[in-house]
Amino acid sequence: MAGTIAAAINGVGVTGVAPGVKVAAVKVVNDDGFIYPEAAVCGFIWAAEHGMRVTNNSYYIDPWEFNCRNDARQRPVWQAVQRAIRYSNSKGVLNVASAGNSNYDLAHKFVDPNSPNNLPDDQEPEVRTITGACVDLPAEAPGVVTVSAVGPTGEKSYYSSYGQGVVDLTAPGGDTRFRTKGASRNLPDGILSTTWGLDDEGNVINGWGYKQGTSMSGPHATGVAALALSAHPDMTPGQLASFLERTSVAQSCPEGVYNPAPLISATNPHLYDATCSGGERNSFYGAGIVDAYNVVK
Ligand SMILES: [Ca+2]
Ligand SMILES: [Ca+2]
Repeated sequence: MAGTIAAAINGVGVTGVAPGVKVAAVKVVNDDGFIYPEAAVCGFIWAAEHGMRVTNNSYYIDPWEFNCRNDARQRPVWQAVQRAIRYSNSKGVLNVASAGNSNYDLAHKFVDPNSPNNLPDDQEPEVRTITGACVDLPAEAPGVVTVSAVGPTGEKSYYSSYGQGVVDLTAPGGDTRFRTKGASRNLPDGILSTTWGLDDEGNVINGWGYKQGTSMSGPHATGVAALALSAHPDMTPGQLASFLERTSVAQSCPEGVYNPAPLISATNPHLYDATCSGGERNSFYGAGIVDAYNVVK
């Protein structure tokens, strides 16, 4: 993510969207890989207190993929996150969040099969029936720029969640299954950036690699936001969010039911079906694909 936002132009590896900007990693994840509400809230506040102008949030807050505002235990999460984001907006920070990789229509939610996700290994979560009172955080918090993903053809990546009134913008997140209709993976249709792996002895090796996800599209939008601020430093977070939408390239809905990768599942060829709604601004792409050149010209 950091590589996509800001990898240097230095003749080595990749170049980020905004190679001249400064980045900092704000650690909100614990050693088990969870991002709990307290850490996420502290992250937003820390970024605001330290003069950050844009944050990139490629995660949802654990352990509930959807926090239900009508649940006494989950409602405080919604309230605290919303308050932290409002505070960070007041300090001049724009927060960008990934829409998620579950091909959910976030505007019409019915089930959450994955929460809570911190149960012991021998326990599975119950499939919960949920309503619009349940929200993906921070993606659905007010004031957050929410980003879906498109593949190399500019069409929605098969995994990308979407939702009218939820997705504000879209950006390249890769789609390794789209052009083969799910028959095989084409890695270069993912996003090439800085990453790490393990060698045969289990040592961490740094380098470059392909990944796909709204975790890859969010940083493209974050990078474009950073470029926009470099060209127009006085914009408030609200002005910056509308500027990103105004300068994006509108992408219209595909007609009918969209089935990007029919062969991806042998048992369910309609696993990734999705239906786009809306007009110029729609559930798949929000206002459109972010455009780096349009924000600096
Ligand atoms: Ca480089
Ligand atoms: Ca939003």
